[in-house]
Amino acid sequence: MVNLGLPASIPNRKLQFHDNIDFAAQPSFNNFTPLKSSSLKKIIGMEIMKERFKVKGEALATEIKELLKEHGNKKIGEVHLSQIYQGMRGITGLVAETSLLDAQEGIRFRGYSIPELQQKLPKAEGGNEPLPEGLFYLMLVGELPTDEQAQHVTSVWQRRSHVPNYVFDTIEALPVNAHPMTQFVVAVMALQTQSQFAKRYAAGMSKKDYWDAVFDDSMDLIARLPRVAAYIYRRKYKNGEHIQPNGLLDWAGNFAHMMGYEDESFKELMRLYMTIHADHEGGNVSAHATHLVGSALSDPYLSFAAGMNGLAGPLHGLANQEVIKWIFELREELETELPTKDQISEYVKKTLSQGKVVPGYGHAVLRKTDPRFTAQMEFGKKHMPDDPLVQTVWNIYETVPPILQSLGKIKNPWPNVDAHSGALLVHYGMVEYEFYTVLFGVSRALGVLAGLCWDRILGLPLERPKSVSTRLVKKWLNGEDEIWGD
Ligand code: NMX
Ligand code: MLT
Repeated sequence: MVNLGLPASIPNRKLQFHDNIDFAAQPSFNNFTPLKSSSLKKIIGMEIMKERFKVKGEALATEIKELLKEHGNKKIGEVHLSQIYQGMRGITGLVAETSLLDAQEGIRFRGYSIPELQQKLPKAEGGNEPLPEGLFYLMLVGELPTDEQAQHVTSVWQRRSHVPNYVFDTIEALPVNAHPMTQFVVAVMALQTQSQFAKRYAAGMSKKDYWDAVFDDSMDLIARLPRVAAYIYRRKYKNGEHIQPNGLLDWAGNFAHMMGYEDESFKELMRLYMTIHADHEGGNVSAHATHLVGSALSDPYLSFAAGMNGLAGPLHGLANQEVIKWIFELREELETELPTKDQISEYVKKTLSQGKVVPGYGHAVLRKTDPRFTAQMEFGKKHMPDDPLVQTVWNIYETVPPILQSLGKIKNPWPNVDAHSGALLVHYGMVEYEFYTVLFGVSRALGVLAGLCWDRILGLPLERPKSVSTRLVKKWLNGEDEIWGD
């Protein structure tokens, strides 16, 4: 363990962040270990990951060119008029290499299901859950990493995790009651001044180097996000008493530590949480927004901020806070910790009669229980089977689907990832549900930024679909205009 000579918890923010300390020149203060030969080996390991990605990416780019030369005119489907009015459901219009969603089976990351990832990805010492570092390697390179390769990612993210003081100052300029997602996005925008991509583009970077700068920005941003997110958490909910990073911990374990959670099983939860929320193919709002904005060659900071603004919507990532708020309100109204299934059923019907959605249920693509829900349920059964809130989530699972099904219009009555996550967090004392979407966002960075690296190495162009007006649609229906040309 590196001895910082500092207490683990530092109540005075000024002491930690405002001493005009040049962090780069003070490696031990920021828990950056001096470069020993083992560290050098790790850096070389990282270069190998980048090199590996380059080889894979360039090979696929060549393959795609050939594939399009031969098959580019093949039709892959039809578009119905209703689809352009209904959120483009079912229209395949994007390429995402990192993961693929099957409506029945759920997500697979580079072909691996969540239980397979739990089995095959490297773990922290003594742990059972996968390291998100390993998942990032898998999404980026397309191969399962060895333990050493996952450790390389950990060590490089540690080294790149320094957050400049002005970013904390920018957060501090916001009212403390600003929603954590607002604080998070503002912090990401403040970090944007660090973008290598923006600097190199301004200096006249060649197209063939875009991926290289996006890779570097993505690594820096992912490395810094836990620090930023933990800062927001401690600022808003723990009187600004911030906690130093622990340079010996893995990315998710250190995130748990900086938020103030030392329980080993909470760290395990964070590893699982950061793994299962990382990616959900390319069309979900946060991934699509990141990809879309990135297609204008906006740098990874700008692109990721766009994605996070989408994640902050209640039909997307904010649903995780809505779920727990909804359950807390249910418990308060009924004055019970463990509502019966009949009581839950009445409450669901009331919610629907008020014209509201039941948060955590339904999905735009999935048509079965989300395997991310199941993975969390398994975690709950292992670590907290008797927790009344967790049991309530399970009782809701038995109650809600038949009610939603009976309405006849909901395509998927089953729970999604957000139906479960909050109850696990509350078990460990993280009751501040407005923060939950930030956790989702830190995890989602892994998928969308690996995706952005792929976008640039494949040389994908500016995304710009055609739109039509209803006036034109009506003309077309009357045979007065041709609107579906190129
Ligand atoms: N509760 C009540 N009504 C629902 C629900 C639900 N959980 N899910 C869908 N519906 C309604 C939907 O609002 C629509 O109503 P209307 O025709 O009156 O506009 C109708 O059922 C048909 O919707 P679908 O085609 O089944 O769903 P769609 O693909 O449009 O929407 C969601 C998908 C996820 C937006 C929707 O299921 C929903 O609002 N769920 C609750 C919010 C939620 O849990 N979001 C998190 C998704 C996962 N994530 O992390 O992003
Ligand atoms: C996600 O993880 O992004 C959500 O399940 C939403 C989606 O896939 O559309």
